[in-house]
Amino acid sequence: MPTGAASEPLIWDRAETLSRDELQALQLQRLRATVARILTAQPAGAERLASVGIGSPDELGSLTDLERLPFSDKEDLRGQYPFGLLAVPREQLVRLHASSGTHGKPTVVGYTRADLDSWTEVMARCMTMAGVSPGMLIHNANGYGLFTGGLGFHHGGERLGATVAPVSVGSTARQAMLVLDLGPQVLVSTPSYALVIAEAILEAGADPHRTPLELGLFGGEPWTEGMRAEIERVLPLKAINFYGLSEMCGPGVAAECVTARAGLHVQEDHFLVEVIDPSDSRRLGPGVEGELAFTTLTKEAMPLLRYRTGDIGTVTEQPCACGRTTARLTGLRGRRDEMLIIRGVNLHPSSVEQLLLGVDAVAPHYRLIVERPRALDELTVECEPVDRETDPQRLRAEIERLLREHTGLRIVVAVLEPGSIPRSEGKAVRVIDRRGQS
Ligand code: DLL
Repeated sequence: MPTGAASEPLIWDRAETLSRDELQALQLQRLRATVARILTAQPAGAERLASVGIGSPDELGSLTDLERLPFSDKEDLRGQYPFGLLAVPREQLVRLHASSGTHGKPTVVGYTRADLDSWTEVMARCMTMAGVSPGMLIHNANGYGLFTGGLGFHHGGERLGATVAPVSVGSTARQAMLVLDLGPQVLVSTPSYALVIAEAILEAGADPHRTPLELGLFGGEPWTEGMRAEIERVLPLKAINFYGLSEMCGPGVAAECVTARAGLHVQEDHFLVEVIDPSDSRRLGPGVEGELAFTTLTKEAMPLLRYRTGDIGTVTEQPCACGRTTARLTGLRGRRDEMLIIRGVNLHPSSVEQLLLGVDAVAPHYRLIVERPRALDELTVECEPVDRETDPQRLRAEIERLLREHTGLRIVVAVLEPGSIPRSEGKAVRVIDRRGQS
Protein backbone atom coordinates (compact mmCIF):
# COMPACT_ATOMS: atom_id res chain seq x y z
CA MET A 1 0.00 0.00 0.00
CA PRO A 2 1.13 3.56 -0.61
CA THR A 3 3.31 5.42 1.84
CA GLY A 4 4.42 9.06 2.06
CA ALA A 5 3.19 12.33 3.54
CA ALA A 6 0.60 14.35 1.63
CA SER A 7 3.25 16.68 0.22
CA GLU A 8 5.42 13.85 -1.10
CA PRO A 9 4.71 11.82 -4.20
CA LEU A 10 3.24 8.49 -3.16
CA ILE A 11 5.24 5.33 -3.40
CA TRP A 12 3.00 2.26 -3.64
CA ASP A 13 5.42 -0.44 -2.62
CA ARG A 14 8.65 -0.74 -0.65
CA ALA A 15 10.06 -2.80 -3.53
CA GLU A 16 10.44 0.48 -5.44
CA THR A 17 12.97 1.88 -2.97
CA LEU A 18 15.14 -1.13 -2.09
CA SER A 19 18.89 -0.67 -2.05
CA ARG A 20 20.68 -2.26 -5.02
CA ASP A 21 21.96 -5.05 -2.74
CA GLU A 22 18.51 -5.81 -1.31
CA LEU A 23 17.00 -5.79 -4.78
CA GLN A 24 19.65 -8.08 -6.24
CA ALA A 25 19.26 -10.56 -3.39
CA LEU A 26 15.52 -10.67 -4.06
CA GLN A 27 16.09 -10.98 -7.81
CA LEU A 28 18.51 -13.89 -7.36
CA GLN A 29 16.09 -15.72 -5.09
CA ARG A 30 13.26 -15.20 -7.60
CA LEU A 31 15.44 -16.10 -10.57
CA ARG A 32 16.29 -19.41 -8.95
CA ALA A 33 12.60 -20.09 -8.32
CA THR A 34 11.85 -19.25 -11.95
CA VAL A 35 14.56 -21.59 -13.22
CA ALA A 36 13.26 -24.32 -10.89
CA ARG A 37 9.77 -23.85 -12.30
CA ILE A 38 11.03 -24.07 -15.88
CA LEU A 39 13.08 -27.19 -15.14
CA THR A 40 10.11 -29.00 -13.67
CA ALA A 41 7.17 -27.67 -15.68
CA GLN A 42 8.19 -26.16 -19.03
CA PRO A 43 9.75 -28.94 -21.16
CA ALA A 44 10.94 -26.69 -24.02
CA GLY A 45 12.61 -24.31 -21.54
CA ALA A 46 14.14 -27.20 -19.57
CA GLU A 47 15.64 -28.62 -22.75
CA ARG A 48 17.16 -25.23 -23.55
CA LEU A 49 18.61 -25.00 -20.02
CA ALA A 50 20.03 -28.52 -20.32
CA SER A 51 21.76 -27.51 -23.56
CA VAL A 52 23.80 -24.94 -21.62
CA GLY A 53 24.45 -27.35 -18.77
CA ILE A 54 21.94 -26.01 -16.23
CA GLY A 55 20.12 -28.82 -14.47
CA SER A 56 19.43 -27.19 -11.12
CA PRO A 57 18.72 -23.66 -9.80
CA ASP A 58 21.59 -24.16 -7.33
CA GLU A 59 23.99 -23.60 -10.21
CA LEU A 60 23.09 -19.92 -10.12
CA GLY A 61 25.44 -18.62 -7.45
CA SER A 62 24.97 -14.94 -8.20
CA LEU A 63 23.16 -12.67 -10.64
CA THR A 64 26.15 -12.65 -12.98
CA ASP A 65 25.30 -16.31 -13.70
CA LEU A 66 22.30 -14.93 -15.58
CA GLU A 67 24.69 -14.64 -18.51
CA ARG A 68 24.95 -18.42 -18.63
CA LEU A 69 21.23 -18.72 -19.30
CA PRO A 70 19.89 -18.98 -22.86
CA PHE A 71 17.94 -16.17 -24.53
CA SER A 72 14.37 -16.55 -25.70
CA ASP A 73 12.46 -14.59 -28.33
CA LYS A 74 9.21 -14.30 -30.25
CA GLU A 75 10.20 -17.21 -32.48
CA ASP A 76 10.13 -19.50 -29.43
CA LEU A 77 6.57 -18.40 -28.72
CA ARG A 78 5.57 -18.86 -32.35
CA GLY A 79 7.21 -22.29 -32.43
CA GLN A 80 5.20 -23.36 -29.38
CA TYR A 81 1.96 -21.63 -30.43
CA PRO A 82 -0.45 -21.45 -28.69
CA PHE A 83 0.16 -23.23 -25.36
CA GLY A 84 3.53 -25.00 -25.65
CA LEU A 85 5.39 -22.67 -23.27
CA LEU A 86 2.93 -22.94 -20.41
CA ALA A 87 4.39 -24.07 -17.12
CA VAL A 88 0.95 -24.86 -15.69
CA PRO A 89 -1.91 -26.98 -17.07
CA ARG A 90 -4.04 -24.86 -19.43
CA GLU A 91 -6.98 -25.31 -17.05
CA GLN A 92 -5.14 -23.31 -14.37
CA LEU A 93 -5.13 -20.17 -16.52
CA VAL A 94 -7.72 -17.58 -15.66
CA ARG A 95 -7.01 -15.26 -18.62
CA LEU A 96 -5.46 -15.20 -22.08
CA HIS A 97 -4.08 -12.22 -23.97
CA ALA A 98 -2.17 -11.96 -27.21
CA SER A 99 0.26 -9.53 -28.75
CA SER A 100 -0.67 -7.68 -31.88
CA GLY A 101 0.94 -10.16 -34.30
CA THR A 102 1.68 -7.92 -37.24
CA HIS A 103 3.39 -10.86 -38.96
CA GLY A 104 1.11 -13.89 -39.08
CA LYS A 105 -0.13 -15.54 -35.89
CA PRO A 106 -0.23 -13.56 -32.65
CA THR A 107 1.72 -14.70 -29.62
CA VAL A 108 -0.61 -15.99 -26.94
CA VAL A 109 0.13 -15.45 -23.27
CA GLY A 110 -1.63 -16.99 -20.28
CA TYR A 111 -2.09 -15.82 -16.69
CA THR A 112 -2.76 -17.74 -13.51
CA ARG A 113 -4.70 -16.03 -10.72
CA ALA A 114 -1.38 -15.08 -9.08
CA ASP A 115 -0.06 -13.67 -12.39
CA LEU A 116 -3.12 -11.44 -12.68
CA ASP A 117 -2.64 -10.30 -9.08
CA SER A 118 1.01 -9.34 -9.69
CA TRP A 119 0.11 -7.56 -12.92
CA THR A 120 -2.64 -5.60 -11.14
CA GLU A 121 -0.16 -4.66 -8.40
CA VAL A 122 2.54 -3.44 -10.81
CA MET A 123 -0.08 -1.46 -12.71
CA ALA A 124 -1.36 0.15 -9.49
CA ARG A 125 2.24 1.01 -8.63
CA CYS A 126 2.99 2.49 -12.03
CA MET A 127 -0.23 4.46 -12.16
CA THR A 128 0.40 5.82 -8.65
CA MET A 129 3.92 6.74 -9.76
CA ALA A 130 2.37 8.53 -12.76
CA GLY A 131 0.31 10.70 -10.41
CA VAL A 132 -3.05 8.90 -10.39
CA SER A 133 -4.72 9.01 -6.99
CA PRO A 134 -7.82 7.38 -5.50
CA GLY A 135 -11.04 9.00 -6.63
CA MET A 136 -9.72 10.23 -9.96
CA LEU A 137 -11.81 9.36 -13.00
CA ILE A 138 -9.96 7.47 -15.73
CA HIS A 139 -11.17 7.47 -19.34
CA ASN A 140 -9.58 4.25 -20.62
CA ALA A 141 -9.42 4.45 -24.43
CA ASN A 142 -7.10 1.50 -24.85
CA GLY A 143 -8.62 -1.47 -26.67
CA TYR A 144 -10.31 -4.05 -24.43
CA GLY A 145 -9.75 -7.56 -25.71
CA LEU A 146 -6.69 -9.61 -26.49
CA PHE A 147 -4.61 -6.40 -26.35
CA THR A 148 -3.32 -5.96 -22.80
CA GLY A 149 -3.70 -2.16 -22.81
CA GLY A 150 -7.41 -2.09 -21.92
CA LEU A 151 -7.64 -4.59 -19.07
CA GLY A 152 -4.16 -3.80 -17.71
CA PHE A 153 -4.98 -0.16 -16.93
CA HIS A 154 -8.51 -1.15 -15.95
CA HIS A 155 -7.50 -3.42 -13.09
CA GLY A 156 -4.59 -1.23 -12.00
CA GLY A 157 -6.91 1.79 -11.83
CA GLU A 158 -9.56 -0.07 -9.84
CA ARG A 159 -6.92 -1.50 -7.51
CA LEU A 160 -5.62 1.94 -6.55
CA GLY A 161 -9.12 3.23 -5.94
CA ALA A 162 -9.73 5.30 -9.07
CA THR A 163 -12.99 5.24 -11.05
CA VAL A 164 -12.42 3.56 -14.41
CA ALA A 165 -14.59 4.19 -17.47
CA PRO A 166 -13.86 1.22 -19.80
CA VAL A 167 -14.48 3.17 -23.00
CA SER A 168 -12.11 1.11 -25.20
CA VAL A 169 -11.19 2.27 -28.73
CA GLY A 170 -13.39 3.43 -31.57
CA SER A 171 -16.45 5.69 -32.04
CA THR A 172 -14.25 8.72 -31.83
CA ALA A 173 -17.13 11.19 -31.62
CA ARG A 174 -18.39 9.24 -28.60
CA GLN A 175 -14.93 9.40 -27.01
CA ALA A 176 -15.12 13.19 -27.25
CA MET A 177 -18.64 13.26 -25.83
CA LEU A 178 -17.64 11.09 -22.87
CA VAL A 179 -14.56 13.20 -22.10
CA LEU A 180 -16.77 16.31 -22.16
CA ASP A 181 -19.64 14.79 -20.16
CA LEU A 182 -17.83 12.61 -17.60
CA GLY A 183 -14.96 15.01 -16.99
CA PRO A 184 -12.12 12.52 -16.43
CA GLN A 185 -8.83 13.68 -14.89
CA VAL A 186 -6.92 10.86 -16.59
CA LEU A 187 -6.83 9.78 -20.23
CA VAL A 188 -5.36 6.38 -21.11
CA SER A 189 -4.63 5.53 -24.76
CA THR A 190 -1.87 5.12 -27.28
CA PRO A 191 -0.15 8.48 -27.87
CA SER A 192 -1.37 8.56 -31.47
CA TYR A 193 -4.97 7.95 -30.39
CA ALA A 194 -4.79 10.77 -27.83
CA LEU A 195 -4.32 13.17 -30.76
CA VAL A 196 -7.34 11.68 -32.52
CA ILE A 197 -9.45 12.19 -29.39
CA ALA A 198 -8.21 15.79 -29.13
CA GLU A 199 -9.22 16.38 -32.77
CA ALA A 200 -12.66 14.89 -32.04
CA ILE A 201 -13.14 17.24 -29.06
CA LEU A 202 -12.38 20.19 -31.36
CA GLU A 203 -14.75 18.81 -34.00
CA ALA A 204 -17.45 18.63 -31.33
CA GLY A 205 -17.02 22.41 -31.00
CA ALA A 206 -15.40 22.24 -27.56
CA ASP A 207 -12.04 23.42 -26.28
CA PRO A 208 -9.91 20.48 -25.06
CA HIS A 209 -8.13 22.90 -22.71
CA ARG A 210 -11.36 23.42 -20.80
CA THR A 211 -11.65 19.75 -19.91
CA PRO A 212 -10.45 18.68 -16.44
CA LEU A 213 -7.83 16.32 -17.89
CA GLU A 214 -4.60 16.41 -15.84
CA LEU A 215 -2.75 13.25 -16.75
CA GLY A 216 -2.32 11.16 -19.88
CA LEU A 217 -0.96 7.63 -19.49
CA PHE A 218 0.30 6.72 -22.94
CA GLY A 219 2.17 3.78 -24.40
CA GLY A 220 1.91 0.69 -26.52
CA GLU A 221 3.91 2.26 -29.35
CA PRO A 222 7.10 4.28 -29.71
CA TRP A 223 6.70 8.05 -29.34
CA THR A 224 9.13 10.91 -29.16
CA GLU A 225 9.58 14.03 -27.03
CA GLY A 226 8.20 15.94 -30.05
CA MET A 227 5.02 13.88 -29.83
CA ARG A 228 4.81 14.49 -26.09
CA ALA A 229 5.08 18.25 -26.66
CA GLU A 230 2.40 18.08 -29.35
CA ILE A 231 -0.01 16.11 -27.13
CA GLU A 232 0.56 18.56 -24.27
CA ARG A 233 -0.08 21.46 -26.66
CA VAL A 234 -3.50 20.13 -27.69
CA LEU A 235 -4.60 18.65 -24.34
CA PRO A 236 -4.26 20.21 -20.86
CA LEU A 237 -2.43 17.23 -19.37
CA LYS A 238 0.97 15.90 -18.41
CA ALA A 239 1.80 13.03 -20.74
CA ILE A 240 3.41 10.03 -19.02
CA ASN A 241 5.11 7.15 -20.81
CA PHE A 242 4.15 3.53 -20.07
CA TYR A 243 6.04 0.59 -21.53
CA GLY A 244 5.34 -3.10 -21.56
CA LEU A 245 4.76 -6.15 -23.67
CA SER A 246 2.27 -8.99 -23.49
CA GLU A 247 5.00 -11.58 -23.08
CA MET A 248 5.92 -10.05 -19.68
CA CYS A 249 2.33 -9.14 -18.62
CA GLY A 250 1.36 -6.12 -20.75
CA PRO A 251 1.71 -2.51 -19.59
CA GLY A 252 3.30 -2.26 -16.14
CA VAL A 253 6.83 -3.42 -16.96
CA ALA A 254 8.07 0.19 -16.73
CA ALA A 255 6.60 3.67 -16.45
CA GLU A 256 7.66 7.26 -15.85
CA CYS A 257 7.15 8.97 -12.52
CA VAL A 258 5.25 12.24 -12.66
CA THR A 259 7.93 13.84 -10.49
CA ALA A 260 10.85 13.61 -12.91
CA ARG A 261 9.57 12.08 -16.15
CA ALA A 262 13.17 11.16 -16.83
CA GLY A 263 13.09 7.54 -17.93
CA LEU A 264 10.71 4.71 -17.17
CA HIS A 265 11.13 2.91 -13.82
CA VAL A 266 11.38 -0.83 -14.40
CA GLN A 267 9.44 -2.97 -11.92
CA GLU A 268 12.63 -4.81 -11.17
CA ASP A 269 11.33 -7.13 -8.49
CA HIS A 270 9.14 -8.71 -11.21
CA PHE A 271 11.18 -8.15 -14.38
CA LEU A 272 14.95 -8.31 -14.62
CA VAL A 273 16.18 -6.03 -17.38
CA GLU A 274 19.31 -6.38 -19.53
CA VAL A 275 20.57 -4.41 -22.51
CA ILE A 276 22.34 -6.51 -25.11
CA ASP A 277 24.18 -5.89 -28.31
CA PRO A 278 21.73 -7.13 -30.96
CA SER A 279 24.51 -8.35 -33.25
CA ASP A 280 26.37 -10.67 -30.84
CA SER A 281 24.07 -10.79 -27.76
CA ARG A 282 26.84 -9.39 -25.54
CA ARG A 283 25.59 -7.69 -22.40
CA LEU A 284 26.03 -3.91 -22.47
CA GLY A 285 26.56 -1.59 -19.54
CA PRO A 286 24.34 1.20 -18.19
CA GLY A 287 23.90 4.10 -20.59
CA VAL A 288 24.81 2.09 -23.71
CA GLU A 289 22.07 1.69 -26.31
CA GLY A 290 21.06 -1.83 -27.26
CA GLU A 291 18.20 -4.32 -27.35
CA LEU A 292 16.15 -4.73 -24.18
CA ALA A 293 15.81 -8.26 -22.81
CA PHE A 294 13.67 -9.17 -19.79
CA THR A 295 13.52 -12.17 -17.49
CA THR A 296 10.27 -12.77 -15.64
CA LEU A 297 10.87 -13.21 -11.91
CA THR A 298 7.38 -14.01 -10.64
CA LYS A 299 5.42 -15.37 -13.61
CA GLU A 300 3.78 -18.74 -12.98
CA ALA A 301 2.01 -19.49 -16.25
CA MET A 302 4.69 -18.57 -18.76
CA PRO A 303 8.10 -17.81 -17.28
CA LEU A 304 10.59 -16.48 -19.83
CA LEU A 305 14.35 -16.15 -19.51
CA ARG A 306 16.24 -13.29 -21.15
CA TYR A 307 13.39 -12.56 -23.55
CA ARG A 308 14.67 -10.44 -26.44
CA THR A 309 12.08 -7.76 -27.04
CA GLY A 310 13.44 -6.29 -30.28
CA ASP A 311 13.03 -2.87 -28.60
CA ILE A 312 15.96 -0.49 -28.61
CA GLY A 313 16.76 1.55 -25.51
CA THR A 314 19.20 2.22 -22.70
CA VAL A 315 19.07 1.68 -18.95
CA THR A 316 20.27 3.96 -16.17
CA GLU A 317 20.67 3.07 -12.52
CA GLN A 318 21.23 6.69 -11.42
CA PRO A 319 19.00 7.73 -8.51
CA CYS A 320 15.79 9.47 -9.50
CA ALA A 321 14.42 12.69 -8.00
CA CYS A 322 11.24 10.83 -7.00
CA GLY A 323 13.12 8.71 -4.45
CA ARG A 324 12.68 5.40 -6.24
CA THR A 325 15.80 3.32 -6.69
CA THR A 326 14.63 1.22 -9.62
CA ALA A 327 16.55 1.25 -12.92
CA ARG A 328 15.02 3.41 -15.64
CA LEU A 329 14.64 2.88 -19.37
CA THR A 330 15.73 5.90 -21.34
CA GLY A 331 15.74 6.63 -25.06
CA LEU A 332 13.15 4.03 -26.06
CA ARG A 333 13.68 4.36 -29.76
CA GLY A 334 11.44 1.80 -31.37
CA ARG A 335 11.79 -1.72 -32.63
CA ARG A 336 14.93 -3.09 -34.16
CA ASP A 337 12.94 -4.65 -37.00
CA GLU A 338 11.32 -1.31 -37.82
CA MET A 339 14.65 0.37 -38.38
CA LEU A 340 14.97 1.27 -42.05
CA ILE A 341 18.17 1.00 -44.03
CA ILE A 342 17.96 3.56 -46.78
CA ARG A 343 20.94 3.55 -49.12
CA GLY A 344 23.10 2.16 -46.37
CA VAL A 345 21.97 4.65 -43.71
CA ASN A 346 20.12 3.39 -40.63
CA LEU A 347 16.99 5.38 -39.93
CA HIS A 348 14.53 4.91 -37.09
CA PRO A 349 10.96 6.06 -37.79
CA SER A 350 11.16 7.87 -34.43
CA SER A 351 14.00 10.08 -35.75
CA VAL A 352 11.74 11.15 -38.62
CA GLU A 353 8.92 11.81 -36.15
CA GLN A 354 11.14 13.98 -33.98
CA LEU A 355 12.23 15.98 -37.00
CA LEU A 356 8.74 16.42 -38.44
CA LEU A 357 7.24 17.51 -35.14
CA GLY A 358 9.90 20.17 -34.82
CA VAL A 359 8.27 21.98 -37.76
CA ASP A 360 5.34 24.11 -36.58
CA ALA A 361 3.39 23.90 -39.84
CA VAL A 362 3.35 20.06 -39.82
CA ALA A 363 0.47 18.16 -38.20
CA PRO A 364 1.48 15.22 -35.96
CA HIS A 365 0.25 12.59 -38.44
CA TYR A 366 2.68 10.92 -40.78
CA ARG A 367 3.59 7.69 -42.58
CA LEU A 368 6.77 6.33 -44.04
CA ILE A 369 6.35 4.48 -47.33
CA VAL A 370 9.21 2.14 -48.20
CA GLU A 371 9.49 0.88 -51.77
CA ARG A 372 12.12 -0.91 -53.83
CA PRO A 373 11.65 0.28 -57.40
CA ARG A 374 15.15 -0.85 -58.38
CA ALA A 375 17.95 -2.42 -56.35
CA LEU A 376 17.80 -0.01 -53.41
CA ASP A 377 15.09 0.95 -50.94
CA GLU A 378 13.41 4.32 -51.42
CA LEU A 379 11.61 6.20 -48.68
CA THR A 380 8.74 8.66 -49.03
CA VAL A 381 7.63 10.59 -45.97
CA GLU A 382 3.92 11.44 -46.09
CA CYS A 383 2.72 14.21 -43.81
CA GLU A 384 0.00 16.86 -43.51
CA PRO A 385 0.09 20.61 -42.96
CA VAL A 386 -1.66 21.91 -39.84
CA ASP A 387 -4.09 23.93 -41.96
CA ARG A 388 -5.04 24.79 -45.53
CA GLU A 389 -3.27 28.17 -45.38
CA THR A 390 0.14 26.50 -45.42
CA ASP A 391 1.85 26.38 -48.82
CA PRO A 392 2.49 22.64 -49.41
CA GLN A 393 5.38 23.25 -51.85
CA ARG A 394 7.31 25.38 -49.40
CA LEU A 395 6.61 22.97 -46.58
CA ARG A 396 7.80 20.06 -48.70
CA ALA A 397 11.04 21.84 -49.58
CA GLU A 398 11.63 22.70 -45.90
CA ILE A 399 11.14 19.14 -44.66
CA GLU A 400 13.23 17.66 -47.47
CA ARG A 401 16.03 20.06 -46.53
CA LEU A 402 15.78 19.14 -42.83
CA LEU A 403 15.81 15.41 -43.60
CA ARG A 404 18.81 15.85 -45.88
CA GLU A 405 20.69 17.83 -43.20
CA HIS A 406 19.96 15.31 -40.45
CA THR A 407 20.30 12.03 -42.32
CA GLY A 408 22.50 12.86 -45.28
CA LEU A 409 19.83 11.27 -47.48
CA ARG A 410 17.60 12.69 -50.20
CA ILE A 411 14.19 11.64 -49.00
CA VAL A 412 11.03 12.43 -50.94
CA VAL A 413 8.35 14.22 -48.92
CA ALA A 414 4.67 14.24 -49.90
CA VAL A 415 2.57 16.92 -48.21
CA LEU A 416 -1.01 15.61 -48.35
CA GLU A 417 -4.38 17.24 -47.72
CA PRO A 418 -5.14 17.84 -44.01
CA GLY A 419 -6.97 14.81 -42.60
CA SER A 420 -5.91 12.40 -45.35
CA ILE A 421 -3.45 10.24 -43.42
CA PRO A 422 -5.41 7.39 -41.80
CA ARG A 423 -5.90 8.00 -38.06
CA SER A 424 -5.13 5.11 -35.75
CA GLU A 425 -7.37 3.78 -33.00
CA GLY A 426 -4.71 1.73 -31.26
CA LYS A 427 -1.12 1.39 -32.29
CA ALA A 428 -0.38 3.68 -35.24
CA VAL A 429 0.97 2.02 -38.36
CA ARG A 430 3.84 4.35 -39.24
CA VAL A 431 5.72 2.28 -41.79
CA ILE A 432 4.04 0.98 -44.95
CA ASP A 433 6.32 -1.55 -46.58
CA ARG A 434 5.61 -1.85 -50.29
CA ARG A 435 8.90 -3.54 -51.13
CA GLY A 436 7.20 -6.78 -52.14
CA GLN A 437 4.93 -4.92 -54.56
CA SER A 438 7.28 -2.68 -56.52
O1 DLL B 1 1.69 -2.73 -26.16
C1 DLL B 1 1.54 -3.29 -23.82
C2 DLL B 1 1.24 -1.88 -23.50
C3 DLL B 1 -0.03 -1.38 -23.64
C4 DLL B 1 2.22 -1.04 -23.01
C5 DLL B 1 -0.32 -0.07 -23.32
C6 DLL B 1 1.94 0.26 -22.65
C7 DLL B 1 0.69 0.75 -22.80
P1 DLL B 1 2.12 -5.56 -26.96
O2 DLL B 1 0.89 -5.37 -27.77
O3 DLL B 1 2.58 -6.95 -26.70
O4 DLL B 1 1.96 -4.91 -25.54
O5 DLL B 1 3.27 -4.74 -27.67
C8 DLL B 1 4.52 -4.63 -27.06
O6 DLL B 1 4.88 -2.46 -28.05
O7 DLL B 1 7.64 -4.62 -27.42
C9 DLL B 1 7.22 -2.27 -27.93
O8 DLL B 1 7.70 -2.56 -29.22
C10 DLL B 1 5.93 -1.49 -28.05
N1 DLL B 1 5.75 -0.56 -26.93
C11 DLL B 1 4.90 -0.66 -25.90
N2 DLL B 1 4.99 0.44 -25.11
C12 DLL B 1 5.95 1.24 -25.66
C13 DLL B 1 6.51 2.51 -25.32
C14 DLL B 1 1.71 -3.59 -25.30
N3 DLL B 1 6.11 3.22 -24.27
C15 DLL B 1 5.43 -3.78 -27.89
N4 DLL B 1 7.50 2.99 -26.12
C16 DLL B 1 6.76 -3.54 -27.23
C17 DLL B 1 7.94 2.30 -27.19
C18 DLL B 1 6.44 0.59 -26.82
N5 DLL B 1 7.42 1.13 -27.57
